[in-house]
Amino acid sequence: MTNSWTDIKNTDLVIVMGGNAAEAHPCGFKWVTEAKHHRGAKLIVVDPRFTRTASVSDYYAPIRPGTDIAFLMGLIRYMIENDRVQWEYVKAFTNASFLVKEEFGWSDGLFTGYDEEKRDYDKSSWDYQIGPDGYMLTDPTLQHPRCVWNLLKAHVDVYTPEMVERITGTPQDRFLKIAEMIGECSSPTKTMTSMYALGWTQHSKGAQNIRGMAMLQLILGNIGVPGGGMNALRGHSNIQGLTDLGLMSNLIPGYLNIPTEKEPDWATYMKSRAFKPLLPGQTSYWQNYPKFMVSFMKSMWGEAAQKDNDWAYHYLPKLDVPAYDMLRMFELMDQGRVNLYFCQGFNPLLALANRNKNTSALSKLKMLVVMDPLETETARFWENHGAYNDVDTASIQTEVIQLPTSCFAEDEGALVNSGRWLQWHWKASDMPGQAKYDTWIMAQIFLRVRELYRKEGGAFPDPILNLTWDYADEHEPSPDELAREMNGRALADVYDLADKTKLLTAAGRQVKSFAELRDDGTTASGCWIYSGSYNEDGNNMARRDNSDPSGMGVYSNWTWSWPLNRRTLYNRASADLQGQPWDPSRPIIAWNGERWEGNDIPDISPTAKPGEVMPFIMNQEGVSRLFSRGMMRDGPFPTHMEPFESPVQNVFNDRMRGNPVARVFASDVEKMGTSDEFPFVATSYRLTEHFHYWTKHNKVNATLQPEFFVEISEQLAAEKGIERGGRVRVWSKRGEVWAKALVTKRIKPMICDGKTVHVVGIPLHWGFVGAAKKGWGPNSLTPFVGDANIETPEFKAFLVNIEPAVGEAVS
Ligand SMILES: Nc1nc2c(c(=O)[nH]1)N[C@H]1C(S)=C(S)[C@@H](COP(=O)(O)OP(=O)(O)OC[C@H]3O[C@@H](n4cnc5c(=O)[nH]c(N)nc54)[C@H](O)[C@@H]3O)O[C@H]1N2
Ligand SMILES: Nc1nc2c(c(=O)[nH]1)N[C@H]1C(S)=C(S)[C@@H](COP(=O)(O)OP(=O)(O)OC[C@H]3O[C@@H](n4cnc5c(=O)[nH]c(N)nc54)[C@H](O)[C@@H]3O)O[C@H]1N2
Ligand SMILES: [Mo]
Repeated sequence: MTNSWTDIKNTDLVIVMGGNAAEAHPCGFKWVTEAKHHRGAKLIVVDPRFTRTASVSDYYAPIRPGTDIAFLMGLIRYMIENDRVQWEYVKAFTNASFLVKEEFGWSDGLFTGYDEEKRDYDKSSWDYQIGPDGYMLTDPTLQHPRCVWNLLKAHVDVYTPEMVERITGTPQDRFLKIAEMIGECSSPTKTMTSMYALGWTQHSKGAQNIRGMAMLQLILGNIGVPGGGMNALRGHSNIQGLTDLGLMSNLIPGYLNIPTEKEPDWATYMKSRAFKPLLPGQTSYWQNYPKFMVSFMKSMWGEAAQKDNDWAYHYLPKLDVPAYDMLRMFELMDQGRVNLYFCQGFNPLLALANRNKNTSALSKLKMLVVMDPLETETARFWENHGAYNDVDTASIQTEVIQLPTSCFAEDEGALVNSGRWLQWHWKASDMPGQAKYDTWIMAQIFLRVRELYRKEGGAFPDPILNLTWDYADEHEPSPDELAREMNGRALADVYDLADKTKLLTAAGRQVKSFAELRDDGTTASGCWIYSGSYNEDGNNMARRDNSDPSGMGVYSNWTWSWPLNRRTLYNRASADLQGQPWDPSRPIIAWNGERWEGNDIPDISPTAKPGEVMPFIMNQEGVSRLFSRGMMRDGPFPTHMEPFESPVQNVFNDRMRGNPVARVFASDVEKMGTSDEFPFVATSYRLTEHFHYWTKHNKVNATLQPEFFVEISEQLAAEKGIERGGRVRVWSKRGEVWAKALVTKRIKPMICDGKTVHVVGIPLHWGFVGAAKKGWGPNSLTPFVGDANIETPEFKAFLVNIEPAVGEAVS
């Protein structure tokens, strides 16, 4: 989230599109209710199904799964056409006026630089025109045909309300009503908040869905302001913490990057980071990258990381591919190229796309280790459960080892919520039986591996032998010690950078914040964005003061949020060029003539004069990007792309299947179905009564939602002769499932490009382990293809067929 849960109460308009907050985030959803109560806020829901969120909305529109970009570009076109633009914001705080290279353009739904063979873009034309002074050329009047604003205008021109209806199936009158409601938020005193989750991410162009809404929010002047923002509603209780701490194959904690093969040494690695500002006088915050990176290396390897060995840069693995995401790992497993898979707190047999492929992949391992408090389907993938898990057990040689762990309620530590708040929690109960803390298990493995390296040597023992491991009990690092390590400490006395005689923090003490981190080896910090969470003031994550003097839901002394306890990111943009809040009735920070002050920690230097330093200091140009400048792999503007499996052709290019640069492997393209064989669009989702695959162990949840079902419209049921509550067979190119049919008015057929499109809804909670009845969920059917930028599988739009189950395989 750019903002926080509690900030949602400050909004005038909530749009839930690409999520179902009332059911998947029922506790957080109360802030929508607060906004309705406090400000008379309205709620818009755009979802293929009429959800429980839709049932309390002011306005609802259906949409065909996988077509949100067309809807969003249509909204941007409407705002431009009808002058619903926060002009002052757009001109000052976005790159609207920047000139783009002459070579850049697009046709047939593709941008310049596409290489069909490589399935990739050469992005060199997706950039600004740079003048002789090294800064980009701009036209503040927005007249120049090559300025971002005019290119954007031309790009969205095709997304007329007619085109939006043709692609998305959303009736024009509904689209226009929503556009009108959103358009009101272009006023500086009205804001909209975007709440989204998997309805947007789980597509082969998921990241572009989100960019589409971010661009709309910038045009309305809604980023950085109270009640505004892009608010990703995160999944597991600590999934925000997972990305913060770099548990992605291509990340180092704090959103630093694992080096690639093309960066063999420190100097090369740093060359493409720590960018110089692209505007005179601008702050480009990533110039501090070396401080964060060196502090990380010192935290990992202490004395072994020195300036003259490039801070032990050679210890870091170098990526030979963009990422070892789950799709790639299971593809490699299936190719027989992985021997051991360590599966911690994850049930991929049910959670990942194309279960048949995953069963085959797991069968090729030599060993599978599962660390989990519960029995999972993944740990039992080799067991035959009839049609529910139809495997030939005797042929599977994988050795499976289960290590029982504690679960969150038996453990202490911080969970990071969607609003970036690190909330400390304490254990509620002891763990049963032979269960152990995850940290204890990890420590045993590390200590034993180190022992082996000590005894036997090996190809490259140094990163293991030299790893910092200075916990009081080496067998059990405590949550407290780990949290202190993330915050970081001074290894030598740390002095002020300007006044070299002023001692900031003495050697051995916790650093106050990342402002004290240094690139000369005098500081260590495991995760720079968490610096400040546990300093000499103590454990700030454990704070429980719920006072809110401004009444704006800031709660600055409740736990701690990254960065620097700031609650709203980009909050400098909540004030105009003179530093005064766009909406004086909803101030969060303001310039008082000498410094910034207010209810939140400003996100620029407190003394940076308004008009001199632009608000988006994480971009080297200081402003936000309507044109994304080479960051995205699939285009600097979002463009409509059909899902890989679609009932209609791409209106812009009928040769093109799916996102042209999506993560897809050759063997999986063969496993894609077409609409003549599989005429119906399926989408998958969760239910309030279950949490994925583990609440089915609990009798109460299992009783509330006992049985796997699929949802279809009354029209599709009539067409196929399916009875309410009857059993159906649903199949895709990759597998089949049997389910009970829930025939509902909540799903209705749509007309797209002149064709009737039926949606089949498939909830995901059933398997063959636990107290609930056995079932499948959607992943026996889903395609093995992922987003171009972030590799999330396309779980939300694929093709199936359905029929009444006669002679069904299971009872
Ligand atoms: N009770 C409960 N709560 C949970 C979870 C749980 O299992 N149970 N899981 C947690 C996790 S890990 C996560 S990630 C979050 C997920 O939170 P959400 O993303 O809100 O949950 P989903 O139910 O997967 O999908 C949301 C909605 O997206 C819609 N949708 C599908 N395709 C499209 C599309 O193309 N466009 C649009 N606009 N909408 C579409 C679906 O109909 C569905 O209503 O929930 C978390 N909360
Ligand atoms: N078709 C389709 N597929 C989907 C989705 C979808 O919408 N549609 N959603 C996707 C999403 S967003 C998600 S997040 C995944 C969810 O997929 P998973 O993350 O695999 O689902 P969970 O059942 O939440 O699995 C978490 C496991 O962690 C264990 N656990 C709990 N606490 C601890 C602990 O402290 N330590 C350890 N070691 N284990 C612990 C639980 O017992 C459980 O078995 O599914 C994905 N798959
Ligand atoms: Mo999730």
